[in-house]
Order: sequence, then structure tokens, then C-alpha cells
Amino acid sequence: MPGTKRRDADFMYDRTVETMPRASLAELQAERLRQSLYRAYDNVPFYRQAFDAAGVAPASLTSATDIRNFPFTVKTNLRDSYPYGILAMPVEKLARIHASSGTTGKPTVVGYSVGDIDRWAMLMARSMAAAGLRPGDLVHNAYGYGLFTGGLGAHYGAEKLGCPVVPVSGGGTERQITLLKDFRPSVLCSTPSYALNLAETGEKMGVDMAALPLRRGLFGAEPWSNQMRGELDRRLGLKSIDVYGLSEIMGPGVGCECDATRDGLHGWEDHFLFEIIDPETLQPLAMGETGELVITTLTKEAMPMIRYRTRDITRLTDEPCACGRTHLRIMRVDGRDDDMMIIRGVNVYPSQVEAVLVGIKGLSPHYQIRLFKDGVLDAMAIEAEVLPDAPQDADALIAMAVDLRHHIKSIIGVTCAVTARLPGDIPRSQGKAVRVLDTRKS
Ligand code: DLL
Repeated sequence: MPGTKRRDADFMYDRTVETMPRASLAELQAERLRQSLYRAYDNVPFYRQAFDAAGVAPASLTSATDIRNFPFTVKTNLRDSYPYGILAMPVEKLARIHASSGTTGKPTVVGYSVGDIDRWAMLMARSMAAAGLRPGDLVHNAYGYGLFTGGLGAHYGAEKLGCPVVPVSGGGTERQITLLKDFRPSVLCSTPSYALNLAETGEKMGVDMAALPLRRGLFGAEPWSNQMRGELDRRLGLKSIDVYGLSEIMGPGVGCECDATRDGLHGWEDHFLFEIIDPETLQPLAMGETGELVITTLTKEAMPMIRYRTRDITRLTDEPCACGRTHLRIMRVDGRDDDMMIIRGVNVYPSQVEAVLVGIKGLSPHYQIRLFKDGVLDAMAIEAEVLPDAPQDADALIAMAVDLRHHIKSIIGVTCAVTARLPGDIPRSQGKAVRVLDTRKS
């Protein structure tokens, strides 16, 4: 009965699996991993060659940790085999194709079997239930529909959980506000930067956004800071939950925070094997150490991924979680190693800048970072918008810029140029926000 589940704070989509003892999970992983390796080796020439070259075979695997002997897969391997070279089944047998746009070169193409789509919907439903959604919640889905996995991933997951969906997709922001007001959904799915755009647009239209019945926001697809979370919780009157995923592995729902702690994203270990490696030496790191997240799929049929290097920098924890789920947690992804800026020897992610900026008096959370060359060194300039009701004369703008510059220096440790811009000057996000403009090569 949906009504009963709605009241049950401990509701889990699949309690048996989600609370499975870790030793049993490890056994299940080893068994599924072996099958996944066979599937890759037997059906994908790329993997056969890579395994042969590394002198490893699926039969040599005795436990899940033996995965360390297998070679990595990287994004260029997918691009080099564009469009279908890494699929483990013929195109005519697929149920669906998605692709990630990629800023350079060809898109990365990913394929799904009927079973893959079903498992994805189930894992997304599991994630949504962990986020506090219950059957019957009306979901306003503002993730983009199309080749991007966000829209359809959230859509199928919500339906699987028993939640009706408003498939709005991205864009048409003012119309979305009208729909939020009229349809009265309890859940918003979007990127955090688009959620901020919605909050701002609604406020401009005179709508009391925090008074709408929205109670959960399922936000992901880009890094966002805890400070931004506070901002979204307050302005939209909901509880923001972080959801993680990537097209190469499945799409959204590889991991999700739980409503109980919002402290790390439970990575669904019955379907994925998670490792952290040192991105320089490529050596495995221990639980709790920070490095690059590497994921192996355990149940993907159409496109098994073996040791996929995500470029996402994070750490894992298997400490027990208050919600009772036993699956490890992927701690908040602050950024990708290719987004990392090195400013006079200090490593900086855009989300760290965001964390400092949100909360500075008079400044809004709309910002952009420009990277440029200062002689031979990389330098960073930040443009941040002032709030509509803050003073906007030249002296006030300079004072706010100085204040932010000072906080960036004292908290992150880098010196940078800061300009305070007038409201509306920074482009608003329609999906994944473009935070960094790299002008170093132009
Ligand atoms: O962004 C899938 C997705 C859709 C996830 C909707 C969550 C919600 P891609 O377009 O392939 O897939 O981009 C994947 O986005 O490697 C991370 O760098 C980043 N990313 C995704 N979720 C998060 C998150 C989708 N919660 C890439 N926090 C990943 C930080 C995230 N970064």
C-alpha cells in the first residue's frame, strides 16, 4: 500500500539486498565479477586483446580483489572504438543507446539490453527510495531527456518506484515554474545548478518557492558543494539529496545519498565493484584514502565495463551507516581530475570556490572561473554576481570583490582576481553548468 510506505521512514526498495552483510556482498561480487569478465572476454575483441596483453584471464580470478590484475578501461578506449566497438551484443539486440556529449571529439556511445534497462530502473528506484521518495510522490523531472542519461534514467526509476512523473526535461524555465505551482509535485529532479536557476526564476516571478509542496530534491550530474546544498534546501524548501552516476557505467543511480545521513552516497555493490586508485601511479589505495574512482560493472549485459577510470576524485568508506544499508559510501565527488586547476602549485576544484562564495554577504551563488596564463603560470579569475537586493555602486562592488578575494586566499590558499558582476551577468545553467572558461590556449 503506497500510503503505508509513505509513512514508513525506514522503507527500503529491497531491504534484503540493501542490508546484506558485507561478507555475503563480497561473495556475490566475486561470482558476478567472474561472469562479467567472461562476458567481456568472450564478446568484445577490445577486452580480449587487453586481457591477453596483460596475461590475465577470467578463470584466474579467485576473489573480487583479483580485479587489480586486470587492465583499466579509459574514455579514449570507447572513443577509439566509436560507435559500437565495445558492445558485447549486436546492435539489433539492444534496447537503447545513449551517448555523452563530450566537449572534444566524438561522443561516447553506450548500449543497453532489455535487462540492463530493467536493472537501471530498479537501481534508480532503489536510489530514490533511499533519498526518501515514496510510491505516490509526484516527480517533476527536469533532467534533460534525450541522449543524456539523466532524463530517462530518473523517469524509469520513478515509475518503477510507483511515482508518477512529469517529464518536463530541461529549459523553458518560466514554464517550469508554472508547472511546479500548478501540478504541486513533491520531488524535483535536476542538476543542482538548474535547481538554483529554477529557484531564482520563481522568486523573480513572485512565487514563494519555499512554500511549494516540494519535499525532496534529487540533484546530481555535476559537482556541487554543501554550501550550495544549504542554499537549495532553504530557497526551495526541500531536502536536497546527492545522486551520482555516469553514462559509461549506467547513468544516474550508481550511488545515492540516504535520507538518514546525507553523508556519502551508497554505491550499489551488488551491481558495481568500486576501487580507488592513485591517478599517478595507478596503484590501488586503501579504503578511506582519496584518489580516482574506478568502477567495474557486475551485471551489465550489453556493455560490460572493466575497471573504468572515471576521473572522479573521491574516497570510499565502509563504516556502518545509520540508515542500516551495508553498501559502501562514495564520499561527495568534489570534482574530476581533469577539472582540477593548479594555481601556483595549489590544487583547486571549482566546487571549492563555490563553497567559499556561497555565504559571502551580498554575493549570489552564480559564478564563473576563467583560467588564463600569467607569464608561464596558470592563473584564475573569478566573476561572481551580486544579489539583486545588494548595493551595486562601484564602491560596493569593489568591496565585495575584495572580500571574496580575501576569503579565497585564506580558505583555499590561492591569490586570484575577483570581479563582482551585476545581477543577470553570469549565464544561467540549463543542465550541467559551465563553471570554468579556459582561455589558456586561445
Ligand atoms: O551525469 C549521469 C547522471 C545524471 C548522474 C543525472 C546524476 C544525475 P555523464 O553525463 O556521463 O552522466 O557525466 C558523468 O558527471 O563522471 C562526474 O564527473 C559527474 N557527476 C555525476 N554525478 C555527480 C555528482 C551523468 N553527484 C560525470 N557529484 C561523472 C559530482 C557528478 N559529480
